[in-house]
Amino acid sequence: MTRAVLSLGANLGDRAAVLRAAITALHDDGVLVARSTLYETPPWGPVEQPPYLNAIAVVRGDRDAAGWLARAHELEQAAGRTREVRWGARTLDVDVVTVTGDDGRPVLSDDPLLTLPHPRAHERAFVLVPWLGLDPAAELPGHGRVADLLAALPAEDVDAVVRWDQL
Ligand code: A4P
Ligand code: MG
Repeated sequence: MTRAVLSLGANLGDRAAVLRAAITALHDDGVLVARSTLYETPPWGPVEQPPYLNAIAVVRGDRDAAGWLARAHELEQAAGRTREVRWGARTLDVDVVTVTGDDGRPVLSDDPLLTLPHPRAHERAFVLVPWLGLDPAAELPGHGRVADLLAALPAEDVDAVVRWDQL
Protein backbone atom coordinates (compact mmCIF):
# COMPACT_ATOMS: atom_id res chain seq x y z
CA MET A 1 0.00 0.00 0.00
CA THR A 2 1.09 3.54 -0.67
CA ARG A 3 -0.28 6.94 0.24
CA ALA A 4 -0.30 9.73 -2.35
CA VAL A 5 -1.05 13.42 -2.21
CA LEU A 6 -2.77 14.56 -5.42
CA SER A 7 -3.18 18.17 -6.55
CA LEU A 8 -6.25 18.84 -8.68
CA GLY A 9 -6.76 21.99 -10.75
CA ALA A 10 -9.43 23.13 -13.22
CA ASN A 11 -9.92 26.40 -15.07
CA LEU A 12 -12.31 25.66 -17.92
CA GLY A 13 -16.03 24.86 -17.92
CA ASP A 14 -17.85 24.06 -14.67
CA ARG A 15 -14.69 23.93 -12.59
CA ALA A 16 -16.32 22.87 -9.34
CA ALA A 17 -18.31 20.08 -11.01
CA VAL A 18 -15.13 18.78 -12.66
CA LEU A 19 -13.23 18.72 -9.35
CA ARG A 20 -16.14 17.15 -7.49
CA ALA A 21 -16.48 14.42 -10.14
CA ALA A 22 -12.78 13.56 -9.84
CA ILE A 23 -12.93 13.45 -6.04
CA THR A 24 -16.10 11.31 -6.19
CA ALA A 25 -14.33 8.91 -8.55
CA LEU A 26 -11.47 8.52 -6.06
CA HIS A 27 -14.03 7.95 -3.30
CA ASP A 28 -15.73 5.31 -5.43
CA ASP A 29 -12.34 3.63 -5.98
CA GLY A 30 -12.25 3.19 -2.19
CA VAL A 31 -8.93 5.06 -1.92
CA LEU A 32 -9.91 8.55 -0.73
CA VAL A 33 -8.49 9.28 2.74
CA ALA A 34 -9.11 13.03 2.90
CA ARG A 35 -9.79 15.98 0.66
CA SER A 36 -9.49 19.72 1.00
CA THR A 37 -12.22 22.20 0.25
CA LEU A 38 -11.97 24.07 -3.04
CA TYR A 39 -9.82 27.18 -3.41
CA GLU A 40 -9.87 29.80 -6.15
CA THR A 41 -6.37 30.74 -7.27
CA PRO A 42 -4.86 33.11 -9.84
CA PRO A 43 -3.20 31.29 -12.77
CA TRP A 44 0.47 30.49 -12.18
CA GLY A 45 2.97 30.51 -15.02
CA PRO A 46 3.61 32.24 -18.33
CA VAL A 47 0.26 31.59 -20.04
CA GLU A 48 -2.60 34.09 -19.72
CA GLN A 49 -5.71 32.14 -18.69
CA PRO A 50 -8.76 32.20 -16.38
CA PRO A 51 -8.49 31.62 -12.61
CA TYR A 52 -8.31 28.05 -11.32
CA LEU A 53 -10.14 26.10 -8.71
CA ASN A 54 -7.66 23.88 -6.89
CA ALA A 55 -7.96 21.12 -4.30
CA ILE A 56 -5.85 18.43 -2.65
CA ALA A 57 -6.85 14.78 -2.27
CA VAL A 58 -4.99 12.27 -0.10
CA VAL A 59 -5.40 8.70 -1.29
CA ARG A 60 -4.19 5.30 -0.06
CA GLY A 61 -4.31 2.04 -1.93
CA ASP A 62 -2.55 -0.79 -3.70
CA ARG A 63 -1.07 1.33 -6.48
CA ASP A 64 2.60 2.23 -6.80
CA ALA A 65 3.68 5.74 -7.88
CA ALA A 66 3.26 4.97 -11.59
CA GLY A 67 -0.18 3.56 -10.79
CA TRP A 68 -1.27 6.84 -9.16
CA LEU A 69 -0.04 8.81 -12.20
CA ALA A 70 -2.00 6.46 -14.48
CA ARG A 71 -5.14 7.05 -12.38
CA ALA A 72 -4.48 10.81 -12.52
CA HIS A 73 -4.35 10.65 -16.31
CA GLU A 74 -7.58 8.62 -16.41
CA LEU A 75 -9.32 11.27 -14.33
CA GLU A 76 -8.04 14.00 -16.69
CA GLN A 77 -9.33 12.06 -19.68
CA ALA A 78 -12.71 11.49 -18.02
CA ALA A 79 -12.95 15.28 -17.67
CA GLY A 80 -12.39 15.62 -21.41
CA ARG A 81 -8.92 17.08 -21.15
CA THR A 82 -6.90 17.49 -24.29
CA ARG A 83 -3.19 18.31 -23.99
CA GLU A 84 -2.43 21.52 -25.87
CA VAL A 85 -0.31 24.27 -24.38
CA ARG A 86 2.03 23.37 -21.54
CA TRP A 87 0.88 25.24 -18.42
CA GLY A 88 -2.18 26.36 -20.43
CA ALA A 89 -5.88 26.23 -19.56
CA ARG A 90 -7.35 22.80 -18.88
CA THR A 91 -10.58 21.15 -17.78
CA LEU A 92 -8.63 19.09 -15.24
CA ASP A 93 -5.00 18.68 -14.24
CA VAL A 94 -4.10 16.06 -11.66
CA ASP A 95 -0.52 16.12 -10.42
CA VAL A 96 1.09 13.63 -8.05
CA VAL A 97 2.70 15.76 -5.33
CA THR A 98 4.23 12.99 -3.23
CA VAL A 99 3.97 9.23 -2.67
CA THR A 100 4.86 7.53 0.62
CA GLY A 101 5.24 3.83 1.37
CA ASP A 102 3.67 2.19 4.41
CA ASP A 103 7.13 2.29 6.00
CA GLY A 104 6.85 6.09 5.90
CA ARG A 105 9.55 6.42 3.25
CA PRO A 106 8.83 8.83 0.40
CA VAL A 107 9.25 7.70 -3.20
CA LEU A 108 11.96 9.83 -4.84
CA SER A 109 12.26 10.05 -8.62
CA ASP A 110 13.89 12.35 -11.17
CA ASP A 111 12.25 10.62 -14.12
CA PRO A 112 10.72 13.38 -16.31
CA LEU A 113 7.65 11.15 -16.81
CA LEU A 114 7.08 11.06 -13.05
CA THR A 115 9.19 13.34 -10.88
CA LEU A 116 8.63 12.89 -7.14
CA PRO A 117 8.07 14.88 -5.13
CA HIS A 118 6.51 17.13 -7.78
CA PRO A 119 9.33 19.54 -8.74
CA ARG A 120 7.28 22.74 -8.39
CA ALA A 121 4.98 21.90 -5.46
CA HIS A 122 7.16 23.62 -2.87
CA GLU A 123 6.78 27.02 -4.54
CA ARG A 124 3.07 26.83 -5.35
CA ALA A 125 0.65 28.41 -2.91
CA PHE A 126 -2.22 26.74 -4.81
CA VAL A 127 -0.84 23.36 -3.70
CA LEU A 128 0.45 24.26 -0.23
CA VAL A 129 -2.53 26.25 1.11
CA PRO A 130 -5.15 23.51 0.48
CA TRP A 131 -2.71 20.85 1.73
CA LEU A 132 -2.02 22.69 4.97
CA GLY A 133 -5.76 23.24 5.47
CA LEU A 134 -6.23 19.49 5.25
CA ASP A 135 -3.20 18.44 7.27
CA PRO A 136 -1.51 21.00 9.55
CA ALA A 137 1.44 18.58 10.05
CA ALA A 138 2.00 18.00 6.31
CA GLU A 139 5.59 17.63 5.11
CA LEU A 140 6.95 17.74 1.58
CA PRO A 141 9.85 15.26 1.41
CA GLY A 142 13.16 17.03 0.78
CA HIS A 143 11.66 20.46 1.45
CA GLY A 144 10.32 20.33 5.02
CA ARG A 145 7.07 21.32 6.65
CA VAL A 146 4.36 22.73 4.41
CA ALA A 147 3.65 25.41 7.03
CA ASP A 148 7.29 26.60 6.79
CA LEU A 149 7.27 26.52 2.99
CA LEU A 150 4.17 28.72 2.97
CA ALA A 151 5.72 31.12 5.44
CA ALA A 152 8.63 31.54 2.99
CA LEU A 153 6.39 32.46 0.04
CA PRO A 154 5.41 36.08 -0.74
CA ALA A 155 2.35 36.96 1.37
CA GLU A 156 0.46 38.16 -1.70
CA ASP A 157 0.82 34.71 -3.32
CA VAL A 158 -0.59 33.03 -0.22
CA ASP A 159 -3.39 35.57 0.28
CA ALA A 160 -4.45 35.14 -3.37
CA VAL A 161 -5.46 31.52 -2.66
CA VAL A 162 -9.03 32.00 -1.45
CA ARG A 163 -11.31 29.40 0.05
CA TRP A 164 -14.09 28.94 -2.45
CA ASP A 165 -16.70 26.77 -0.73
CA GLN A 166 -17.28 24.08 1.84
CA LEU A 167 -18.72 21.40 -0.50
N1 A4P B 1 5.00 14.43 -14.81
C1 A4P B 1 6.23 14.34 -14.21
N2 A4P B 1 6.13 14.31 -12.89
C2 A4P B 1 4.79 14.40 -12.61
C3 A4P B 1 4.04 14.41 -11.39
N3 A4P B 1 4.65 14.35 -10.19
N4 A4P B 1 2.69 14.50 -11.47
C4 A4P B 1 4.80 14.46 -16.26
C5 A4P B 1 2.06 14.59 -12.69
N5 A4P B 1 2.71 14.57 -13.89
C6 A4P B 1 4.06 14.47 -13.84
O1 A4P B 1 2.16 17.14 -17.62
C7 A4P B 1 3.28 16.91 -18.41
C8 A4P B 1 3.96 15.63 -17.98
O2 A4P B 1 4.49 15.76 -16.67
C9 A4P B 1 3.05 14.42 -17.88
O3 A4P B 1 2.95 13.71 -19.07
C10 A4P B 1 3.69 13.58 -16.77
O4 A4P B 1 4.26 12.39 -17.27
P1 A4P B 1 0.79 17.51 -18.27
O5 A4P B 1 -0.24 17.39 -17.19
O6 A4P B 1 0.61 16.78 -19.53
O7 A4P B 1 1.03 19.02 -18.73
P2 A4P B 1 0.94 20.30 -17.86
O8 A4P B 1 0.07 20.06 -16.68
O9 A4P B 1 0.62 21.46 -18.76
O10 A4P B 1 2.42 20.45 -17.44
P3 A4P B 1 2.90 20.40 -16.01
O11 A4P B 1 4.38 20.52 -16.04
O12 A4P B 1 2.29 19.23 -15.25
O13 A4P B 1 2.23 21.71 -15.53
P4 A4P B 1 1.83 21.93 -14.09
O14 A4P B 1 3.06 22.14 -13.37
O15 A4P B 1 0.86 20.89 -13.66
O16 A4P B 1 1.08 23.32 -14.23
N6 A4P B 1 -2.17 27.79 -11.82
C11 A4P B 1 -3.03 27.58 -10.79
N7 A4P B 1 -3.44 28.63 -10.03
N8 A4P B 1 -3.48 26.32 -10.48
C12 A4P B 1 -3.08 25.22 -11.21
O17 A4P B 1 -3.52 24.11 -10.92
N9 A4P B 1 -1.69 24.40 -13.04
C13 A4P B 1 -0.81 24.58 -14.02
C14 A4P B 1 -0.24 23.40 -14.69
C15 A4P B 1 -0.37 25.92 -14.41
N10 A4P B 1 -0.88 26.98 -13.58
C16 A4P B 1 -1.73 26.75 -12.56
C17 A4P B 1 -2.16 25.42 -12.30
MG1 MG C 1 0.09 18.28 -14.88
